[in-house]
Amino acid sequence: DKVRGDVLFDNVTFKYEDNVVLQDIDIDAPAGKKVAIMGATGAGKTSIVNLICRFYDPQKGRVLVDNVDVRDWDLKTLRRSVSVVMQETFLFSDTIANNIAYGKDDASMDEIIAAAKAACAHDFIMEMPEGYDTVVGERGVGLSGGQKQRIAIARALLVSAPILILDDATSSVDMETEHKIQQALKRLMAGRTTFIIAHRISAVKDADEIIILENGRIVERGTHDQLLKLRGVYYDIFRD
Ligand code: M5T
Ligand code: MG
Repeated sequence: DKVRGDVLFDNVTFKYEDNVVLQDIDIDAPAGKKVAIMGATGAGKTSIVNLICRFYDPQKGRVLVDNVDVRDWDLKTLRRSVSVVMQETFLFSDTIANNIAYGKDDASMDEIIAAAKAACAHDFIMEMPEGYDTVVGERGVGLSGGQKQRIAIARALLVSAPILILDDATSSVDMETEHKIQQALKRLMAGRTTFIIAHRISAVKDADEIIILENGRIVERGTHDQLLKLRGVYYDIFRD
């Protein structure tokens, strides 16, 4: 009864009230596949994430995990099977250590530090007044967008869910840090079904399938090489 991590979107249409956000979406991501999603702001990328996590349900079609409609999943088991680095990182008013260990309360300090190092967060944490015991979030020290993202990545590195979603996970860090984190993310992705939402070609080009969304519809899909040959939207992003 272990979750394998097969994800399937079967002709999914999703609306917020009258606003059609996703239309006739088919995605086949058997366990271990890496799917990248690109598209302009408002194209519907985060909405795909929201449907996998069941923050929302589609009006038409089905989202399946391991061949079972996510509506029939026990919500706790489903959410435990999906590790998400959200676009907007949420930090609790708690210590940095506890923020990283959220999702794995029995993590040791060694594991927390290893995860922080891999996410390029260790150095700035050590510069904080109380290191890993520094309280952050609403009632604590404020962190920059890029620092928050690195905490969120460290958090994801600690849990080992079969499905991993990275929604703009490195958008606020500089190129050099992104390059360093990429190594850790690659290790994290190994063996997991992964959805990578990103704007930079460097983050998506190794994916098994790259999907281009436009106004809630898939307009292009394929590997990096296939999409370059197509000379369409992806090619234009590549050239810029
Ligand atoms: C897709 C609309 C949004 C956009 C479309 C969260 C939310 C979104 N929308 C609503 O009408 N109500 C809502 O509560 O849905 O939005 P998305 O999936 O968030 O797009 P994205 O992730 O591709 O965009 P971005 O900016 O993260 O690159 O029309 O107005
Ligand atoms: Mg989004």
